[in-house]
Amino acid sequence: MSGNEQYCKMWEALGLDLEAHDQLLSVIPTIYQDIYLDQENRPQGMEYFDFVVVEIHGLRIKELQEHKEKGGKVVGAFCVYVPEEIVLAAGGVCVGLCAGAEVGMAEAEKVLPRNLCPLIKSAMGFKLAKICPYFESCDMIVGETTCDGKKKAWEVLNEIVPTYVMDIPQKKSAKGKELWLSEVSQFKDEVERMTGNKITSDSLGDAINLVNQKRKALKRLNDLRKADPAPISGRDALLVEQVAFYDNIPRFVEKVSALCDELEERVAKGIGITDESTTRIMISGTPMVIPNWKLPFIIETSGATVVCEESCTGQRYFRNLVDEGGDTVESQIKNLADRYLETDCACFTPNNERIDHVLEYAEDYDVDGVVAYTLQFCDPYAVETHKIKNALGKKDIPVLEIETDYGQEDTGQMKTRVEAFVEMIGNK
Ligand code: BJ8
Repeated sequence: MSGNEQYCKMWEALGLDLEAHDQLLSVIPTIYQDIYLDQENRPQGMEYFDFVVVEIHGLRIKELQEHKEKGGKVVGAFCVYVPEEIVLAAGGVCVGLCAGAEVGMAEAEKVLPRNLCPLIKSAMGFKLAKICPYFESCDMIVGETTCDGKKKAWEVLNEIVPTYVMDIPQKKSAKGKELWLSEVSQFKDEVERMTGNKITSDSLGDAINLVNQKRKALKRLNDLRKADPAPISGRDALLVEQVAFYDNIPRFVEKVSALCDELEERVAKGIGITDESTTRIMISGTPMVIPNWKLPFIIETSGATVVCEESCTGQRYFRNLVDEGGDTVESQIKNLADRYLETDCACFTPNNERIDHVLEYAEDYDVDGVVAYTLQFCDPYAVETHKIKNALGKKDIPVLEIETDYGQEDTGQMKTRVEAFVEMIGNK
């Protein structure tokens, strides 16, 4: 019996459309081979993450079902503003539901406009086409009022499945902070109600510590990418950052730490994924969720290495830790609210911290150029690119703007532009 056959019963019980789901799973091995497995000189520690991808709808989903059988709940979220520590503290598991594939778009476009961000359409399409076992495992779905596309999409999603929406302020003013603190507190009440478990300062303290460990492991991995030559490809680092949204946290921390031990040895010996002369690129902008690996693959097959992701599937997710000093639930909620509000999403105005961070990473990671990446129809990031470009221009750091979707039609054109950009940097 093949691996997928083993899981068929589970997928059926979750109500997946098995035929459509098979189609989704059938495309991954080919692209994964080309993008990931064909890389030379990969760290051995990536084997675990390859295994996670093979088992992406298998083993992890089985673990979630076992957790549910024991009375645990699963919460799905679409944004790094949703505090997963609260879910964990109530005995739940939090999973990311953003989707990065074209499959399901046709279903999504029956209820959403075509001219909408592919991340939103893909997530909705996965639900409507019944192809996402993570979505179907959720006891609670959490949306948020970040961009307009998302906040209006939750109204549509709510017609299909109850969707709890966190109100994210637009400004980090005193009023905005007050609103956000009350939102985090209300979210805690809702999670307690849904799980039937009271959150205590001990359970919340443990959850804060656990998620901090995850962020620290990711930070360690990324610090190692500052070395020249970089010890790991951008594709591989991105994959680890993507898996962070699904995996069992203690296991993830262990595997990332083992990978980092290996990378530390590589750095000490001067071993890189490419040689020292390779152009170092930072990708800055909208998130890239599995299996959206298009841009890093193009960059890394055009003579450059991606050394940093200024994105929610990157620095924005792990940069800040939650203060572990709180000893009452109230003070811990405040610490959580403070930490989460430091996230510099382009949905905020003003969002100057993001410009500062981009400049900081450009220096720390010694980048030769920045690819400003925007998913199509994402106004907040598209508009903010103007400021990013100006700030980098003042430091004489070249920027290439790429706006794309999840399709492959523009791959050739993107490759030509990226190659010209890398060549231009080389001639500087
Ligand atoms: S904190 S970046 S995860 S909102 S790309 S859906 S913004 S139109 S994903 Fe995001 Fe939270 Fe912000 Fe991060 Fe809208 Fe733009 Fe689409 Fe986006």
